[in-house]
Amino acid sequence: MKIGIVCYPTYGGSGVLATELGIALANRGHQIHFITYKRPARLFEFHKNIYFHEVNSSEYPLFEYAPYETALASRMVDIAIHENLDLLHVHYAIPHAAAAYMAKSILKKKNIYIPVVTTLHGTDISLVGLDSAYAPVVEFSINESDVVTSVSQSLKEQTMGYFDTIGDIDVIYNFIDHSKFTRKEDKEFKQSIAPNGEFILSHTSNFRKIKRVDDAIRVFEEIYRKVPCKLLLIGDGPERPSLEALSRQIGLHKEIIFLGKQDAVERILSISDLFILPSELESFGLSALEAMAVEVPVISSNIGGIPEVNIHGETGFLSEVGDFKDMAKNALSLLQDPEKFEKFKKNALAKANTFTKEIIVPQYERVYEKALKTQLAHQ
Ligand code: GMT
Repeated sequence: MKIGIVCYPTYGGSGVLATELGIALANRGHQIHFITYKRPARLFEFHKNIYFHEVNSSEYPLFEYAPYETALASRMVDIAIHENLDLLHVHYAIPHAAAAYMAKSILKKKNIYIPVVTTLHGTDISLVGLDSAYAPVVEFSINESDVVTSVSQSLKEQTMGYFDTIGDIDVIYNFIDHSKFTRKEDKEFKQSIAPNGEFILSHTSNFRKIKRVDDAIRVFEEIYRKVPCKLLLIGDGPERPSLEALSRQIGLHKEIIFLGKQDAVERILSISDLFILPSELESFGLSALEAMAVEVPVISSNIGGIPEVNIHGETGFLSEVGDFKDMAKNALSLLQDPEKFEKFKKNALAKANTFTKEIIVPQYERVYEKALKTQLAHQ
């Protein structure tokens, strides 16, 4: 199939997932056309089946905001025609689903019929999508998509609760490339972070308020009082300055290491003992899955789709949002019980093995077949 993939090219989960999906589909013989404003962050290497088309929304003195959505829709039309696309798959509803609807309508006028698959990732529904500035367009463009998928059952239910949806939503979970996310011991690296054999806790996110990274620091503070440990904070975002200030304020700035944005997250996870994800919104928690694949149990909140990934008392623990004391208590119950800890590590890997690209990617292929059939029926 020739598939146009539209996504955010950044380090965010939706862009990572879309990129990994494109690579996996290309490896299965599909021709993939990424359509976005920048090369996706995780698209490193040349692949004979992968093309990248940059969207340029040009500045003009009249525009306070460059009309990206119009430029994106126009690029989709152009690529669909000249690359003979079979299908458009857009990740994150805003504004991609609306731009895809526009492209599809333009193509229809030219007697070209291209189905649109929209994958909902989370904040496009739970945060931004619910904003009345966007909601009517989100609802409309979801309903105009030929197939809609969501990355968890929880997100599906949330979408159906918030919006007047007319069709079904297929749940297709996030996946990772397990050949990359495999635990590889690196004693030298571990020694450089924890020279006295301290436990290493880690957290990855875009450091936005909804990630509650301050809770990760509070959890760490509680644990630090009982066992020697270090905290690695991977990523960057608007909350970073206040988090750095918090680390200094509690006197743990030498133990809390801000690593910034990283490409080889798997290397850092490989020297970690526990992963902390205290989010107040999380449709799935791709970062938790990455940690689990590297045999790192997860201490998390119980929000959104997290309980579909992190199983309480098996692969890690779930707590109420904001209950950092309970999170710390759960973490200590593992760090202070080696036998139990080993069991949780094995369970984390076993659960992560249910979200492989071999299991998940064919589910997207089936959805594409369904979209092509739906589209044919409407012609
Ligand atoms: O977590 C973020 O803020 C980034 C966001 C995105 O849209 O890029 O991630 C969302 O999509 C990921 C991939 O499907 C999910 O694993 C994350 O749980 C989800 N984030 C939220 O729902 C907050």
